Amino acid sequence: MPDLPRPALRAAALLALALAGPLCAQAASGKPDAAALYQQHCASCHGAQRTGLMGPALLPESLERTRPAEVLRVIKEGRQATQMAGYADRLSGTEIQALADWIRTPVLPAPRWGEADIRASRIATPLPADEPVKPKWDADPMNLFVVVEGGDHHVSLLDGDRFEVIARFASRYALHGGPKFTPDGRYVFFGSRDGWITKYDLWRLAVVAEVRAGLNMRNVAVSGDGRWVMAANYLPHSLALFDADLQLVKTYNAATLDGKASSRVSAVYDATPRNSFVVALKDIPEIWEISYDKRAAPIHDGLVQGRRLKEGIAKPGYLDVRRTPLEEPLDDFFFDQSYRHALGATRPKAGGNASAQVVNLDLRRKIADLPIAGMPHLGSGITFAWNGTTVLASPNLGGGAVDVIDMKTWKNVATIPTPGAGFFMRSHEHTPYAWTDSMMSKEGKERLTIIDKRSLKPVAEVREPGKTLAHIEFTRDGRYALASLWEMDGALIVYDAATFQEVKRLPMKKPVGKYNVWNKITRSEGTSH
Ligand code: DHE
Repeated sequence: MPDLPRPALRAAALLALALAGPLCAQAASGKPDAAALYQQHCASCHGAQRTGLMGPALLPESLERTRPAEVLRVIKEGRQATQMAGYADRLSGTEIQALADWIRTPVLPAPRWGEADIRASRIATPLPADEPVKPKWDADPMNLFVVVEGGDHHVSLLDGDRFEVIARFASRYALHGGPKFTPDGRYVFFGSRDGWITKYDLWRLAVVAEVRAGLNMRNVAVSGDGRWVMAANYLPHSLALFDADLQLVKTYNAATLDGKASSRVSAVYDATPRNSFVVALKDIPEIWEISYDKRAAPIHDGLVQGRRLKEGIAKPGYLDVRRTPLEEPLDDFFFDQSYRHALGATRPKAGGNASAQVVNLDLRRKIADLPIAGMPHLGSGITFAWNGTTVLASPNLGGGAVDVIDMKTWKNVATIPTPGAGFFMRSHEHTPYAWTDSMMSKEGKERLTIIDKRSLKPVAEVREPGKTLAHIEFTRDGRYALASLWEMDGALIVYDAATFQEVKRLPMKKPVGKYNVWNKITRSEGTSH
């Protein structure tokens, strides 16, 4: 990862300044010229086009989730333990405000990131000759946890038996979404909001390769056979397919068949039982499925690259886009365990509610509307057996409740009260309890609610007064539940999953999510995949 010392950065900044020639940071109007200030002070780290260099991208899409006051604070004071210096001693309050406002405006013309850029961005470390046949650390590789610490952009690897950190390393800026494992659990792929994919060797504790798939990325998926990695981008409107060494194979424009409308790609999921990737599009009413099965049936969808197909001619089904038309865009999904059904939610319209529907991926159409009280976060829910059927349960971002839905009838069988809107619910095959957070609500953020999967009733809670508790993942055997104390000086808290008592607390920097190798590669019904 690029890691220039601060003097080198300052020299780079001065060089950029010298090359740019004399800059006037004051516009004729008397207002600070934010564009000139940016080129003078920021471009050497964040890129002349704001697409990021060793510093993160500063595009409206990248800053969507950062509060304006936080942007001002970072420009003034810098960011601790990073190369971002504070500018309060060099820039006036008006200049800082002008810069903060300006970086939220779109870059015109819009920055491009094509196949050549993706290929050129790839960084790979040659494999050593002495490939290990087992991990170089002593712990069960199947009970390993990968913990993403958002506070200082690091990843910790945790022994899931002893609850000890095996290694800690710097990640790309702002990882988001679940890291994805190869089927043998040896390699893990991380996706950053700035578009970087990092392949990491958990056995050798080393980065293998990195590539920038887009300028603003949502997530990555790894195929069930471990051969393919797919990235979903907001910017540009595209998907990028890589082989397992992060060599680009192809990109897909996220556009309608006639090319008239394009879309941000909300997310891509691996549907292992179908040997395909399933793609959620934010702006166009279609679900895409891209098969990585060479025997996939051909695709007949009317047009190929603008040419109308003659009867009997079709695109090959392998690595090509099969479209399921919808009435409205569904921008996120859950799947049932068979991956035959995608359960999608639509964003709430102004003044309206979120709605959800079930799409049968074989019939390629909607088969039911779903009763949900609010928009769930992606990968937030779980499935489990209940009363002779299988149910899906998920918290939602709309209010304090978990919706439980029968997956045979697609009817709501229970609404379980929680202290507030929550992001994640987790369980395990070997525990009768499911745990959920209420991290999006003032009253509920300090509480995790424990629900009995048999009675569908809350039976207990754990609490961290005044703090935020979130995102649970179980050990491989389901005996312990690990939760995040989601604070800058936070912790990973290990609870006994039967007694709900705290067993251990490991200090961590805002641990966002944690991912157990075994639960992920076996696609446990109690967690996301
Ligand atoms: Fe996430 C997963 C989208 C905000 C933490 N989030 C995902 C996934 C998507 C998604 C598409 C599934 C990808 C995967 O795992 O492959 N997230 C979104 C949003 O649209 C939303 C609401 C707004 C946004 O701007 O992105 C959003 N997400 C957040 C947060 O604010 C969270 C709480 C903190 C953060 O760091 O961004 C957050 N999202 C997470 C986590 C996962 C995730 C921890 C993985 C959960 C898992 O267990 O798999």
